[in-house]
Amino acid sequence: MNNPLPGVPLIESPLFPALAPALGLDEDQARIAFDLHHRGYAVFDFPDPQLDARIDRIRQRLGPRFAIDFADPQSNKCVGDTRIQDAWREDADVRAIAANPAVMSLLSTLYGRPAFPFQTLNFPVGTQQHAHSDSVHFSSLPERFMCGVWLAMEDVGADAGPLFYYPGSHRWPVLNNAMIGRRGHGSDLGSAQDPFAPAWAALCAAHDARPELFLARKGQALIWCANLLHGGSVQHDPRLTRWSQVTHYYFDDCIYYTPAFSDEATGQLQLRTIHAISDGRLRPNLYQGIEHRPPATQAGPRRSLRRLIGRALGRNRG
Ligand SMILES: O=C(O)CCC(=O)C(=O)O
Ligand SMILES: [Fe+2]
Repeated sequence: MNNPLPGVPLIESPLFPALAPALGLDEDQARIAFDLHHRGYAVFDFPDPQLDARIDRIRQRLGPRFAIDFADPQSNKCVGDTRIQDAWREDADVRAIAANPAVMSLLSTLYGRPAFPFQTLNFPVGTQQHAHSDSVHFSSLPERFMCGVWLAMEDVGADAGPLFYYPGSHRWPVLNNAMIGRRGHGSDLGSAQDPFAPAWAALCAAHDARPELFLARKGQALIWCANLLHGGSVQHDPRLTRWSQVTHYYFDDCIYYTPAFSDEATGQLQLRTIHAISDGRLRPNLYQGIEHRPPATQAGPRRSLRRLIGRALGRNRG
């Protein structure tokens, strides 16, 4: 079947059941694909024979960067800043997990466009984050070409603040500023998620949605779809660690931007400058294969300067 909706990720497409047979998925890949399609998340064993050694090295190298006394089993581990963003820049193991070839290849097949990792987050404890969808932080045009892969770097019990998510919430509307009645471009926010929280809570109530916990085994990973509502549950025992790595992925041939600070209707997008972790190369903002540049308001001064120079040189252009 020819896909008449190439601007919708395959696993998010209403046509997915008809398109799936042509993808040549093995049994486990098919399970992952159908879980993503129906539930918005999928659990799998992270495909890296060196994973345990990588996890040991990452914990050793990143540990001293936190204000946590890891040596004392009774110490409070939930102190200070408990996340490191983009450790892949200096840590080859964080980078290897983010750029795992089997994960990139599977995501590329399931979305119908080449996938690439663009951001990593490493946590030694639970994040205790409220329910949110990552799509207010980083989204794409066309939408939904983004996903997260959460990797358990140790066993996670119920008291360690496990990841939680609302199955099926990926099918709810992708919230943007227009929908919640605010202007985003040029706005100032402590947290990009805050203005959206009441709407997410109302959607959960309207759907009578119940969160599920991911009580992960070390080495298990969970893919979440761009719009799946998720967060970190309360860490009941602050003496525990909960080492994890989150890698966020985008897909080729999209515009990459931050919806919380954008107004799509007026074309005012806070564009992102995205480099792929896998090859370090810039992924320009593309729309239907053509580079998207910020519109005239931002290009204005440069253009008028060009016009002035043109006039001074006696050229009568633009
Ligand atoms: O690990 C968690 O508790 C949630 C992390 C998260 O929401 C994210 O990285 O997008
Ligand atoms: Fe998140």
